[in-house]
Amino acid sequence: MDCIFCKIVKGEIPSRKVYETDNVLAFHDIQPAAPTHALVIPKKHIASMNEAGEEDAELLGEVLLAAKRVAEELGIAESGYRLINNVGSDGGQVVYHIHVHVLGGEKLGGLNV
Ligand code: IU
Repeated sequence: MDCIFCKIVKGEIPSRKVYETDNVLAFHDIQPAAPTHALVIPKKHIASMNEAGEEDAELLGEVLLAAKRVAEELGIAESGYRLINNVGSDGGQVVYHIHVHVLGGEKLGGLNV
């Protein structure tokens, strides 16, 4: 499969790893949008939340808990951070392998929902 994040999972493309379990991988974003910007992905290929099913519930829970862990590891847990999952074109999704952005290290602006 020609998915860049699957290639990162397989080690075919290098990444700056932050955290890894059997099911989940976190690495620094190559184009950080904040002083701290990491991505957390399931190792299983799921294109977006639109393709996620009930069978992925536990895995997606692991992704969210890994995002918390990443925030702790990167020292932004206490000051706060934002988790973002872009879905589809209007959502701004560019890479079609589910990922949660972990953003922090400054007071974040933009959409506050
Ligand atoms: P998006 O939610 O699909 O828009 O986010 C994709 C992110 O993946 C974006 O922030 C890119 O900078 C990031 N990224 C990366 O970290 N490494 C890569 O090889 C590629 C994209 I392609």
